[in-house]
Amino acid sequence: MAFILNEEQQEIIQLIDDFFTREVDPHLQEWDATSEPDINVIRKAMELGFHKLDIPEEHGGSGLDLYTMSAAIECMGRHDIGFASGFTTTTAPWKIVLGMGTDEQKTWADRVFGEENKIGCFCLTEPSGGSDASAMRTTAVRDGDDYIINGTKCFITSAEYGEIFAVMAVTDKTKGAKGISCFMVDRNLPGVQVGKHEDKLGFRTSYTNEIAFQDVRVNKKWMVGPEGLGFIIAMNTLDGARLTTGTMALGLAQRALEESVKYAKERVAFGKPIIAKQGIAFMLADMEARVQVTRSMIEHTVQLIESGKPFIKEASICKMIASEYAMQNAIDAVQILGGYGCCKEYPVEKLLRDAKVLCIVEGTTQIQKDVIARHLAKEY
Ligand code: COS
Repeated sequence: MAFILNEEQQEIIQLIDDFFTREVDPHLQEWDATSEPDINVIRKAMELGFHKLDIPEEHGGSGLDLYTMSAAIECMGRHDIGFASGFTTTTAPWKIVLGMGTDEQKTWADRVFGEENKIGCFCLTEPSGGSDASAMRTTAVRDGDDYIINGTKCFITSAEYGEIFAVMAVTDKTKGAKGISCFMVDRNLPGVQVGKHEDKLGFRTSYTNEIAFQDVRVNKKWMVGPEGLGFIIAMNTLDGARLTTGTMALGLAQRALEESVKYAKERVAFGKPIIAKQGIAFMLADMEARVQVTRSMIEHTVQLIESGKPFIKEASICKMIASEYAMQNAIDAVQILGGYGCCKEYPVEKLLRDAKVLCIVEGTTQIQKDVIARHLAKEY
């Protein structure tokens, strides 16, 4: 079972699939080994508009509905999670402005992100803590018409070549989560320093960097939303990102399944293809069930969003089950491929490394459980 798509939707997915097959897949081994994806391929995909598929048409995007978008993200995740995350995160600042910005900010965002294809980054996490996001230490202190930003953000996707950073910073230390605000910060401002990119376990086909802000002066017109709304803005961003990450994880789980079935049908042991062995067949059945359960949960969450219903708990469930099931499918794929599963010539050992990272990014599995449990406490 895949997403059920009409002809027009299928054509969109086919376009994405063709691009990844042609421009991304042949380079994956190299990018994974060096941890240096080619920025030119990322730019090429942005020229085709892949980063703005779900941006409304009146703001210069393709205006894809969330259902088609989910199929598109699954397709990208099936090819490569790391490269896909380069697109799915790059419009976070744009979406923040479209959600909470002034008309002037929206016109600016449509131009820089939509026409000039500038790469945006979402800057929340800090070295002193990722899960406890409201305990951040980066500050933005008012000075006349400006704010002076000081602090360090880390694990920032695409910061290597990022051009506009959506930075969450504390504007009032006495107010906790309500004392955090959101700023659009240009990379070229004096005091912005992007550090070296991390040499990671998985997601090696995306860049992840630290960014230091030292006395960075930002005019108040670059604050998005009222002062103190930054944490809610960040959480709203994560709500959407958790569904997206879950959908990319679905793509990975599907890929692990496909590679396993293909191998199990070809590989002969004890006189039969190993798919005929119950030990392998049952693993494959479990893998398929994980994929289908995840896709159904994503479809349900999409329906909630499209009908304007609350979806925070469901987005966390999507992220939690999709990443954990992707991890289990990747473990099973390595087991089924055996010795070959451990070799870099075959794709599944990379899936395993990528899947582990999926269980951590955009809120760990434990954070998702925390979010789900907090909702349960209110619901019953
Ligand atoms: N969506 C919208 N608003 C949210 C929200 C969400 N998912 N979660 C919390 N909020 C709101 C709350 O409703 C509260 O506002 P009100 O007081 O007006 O109701 C405010 O934000 C503060 O919430 P809370 O007190 O629950 O904040 P906590 O500091 O306890 O933290 C968690 C809540 C754990 C959910 C948050 O810190 C979190 O998500 N951490 C993980 C961060 C993460 O995923 N990082 C990944 C890297 S980013 S790429």
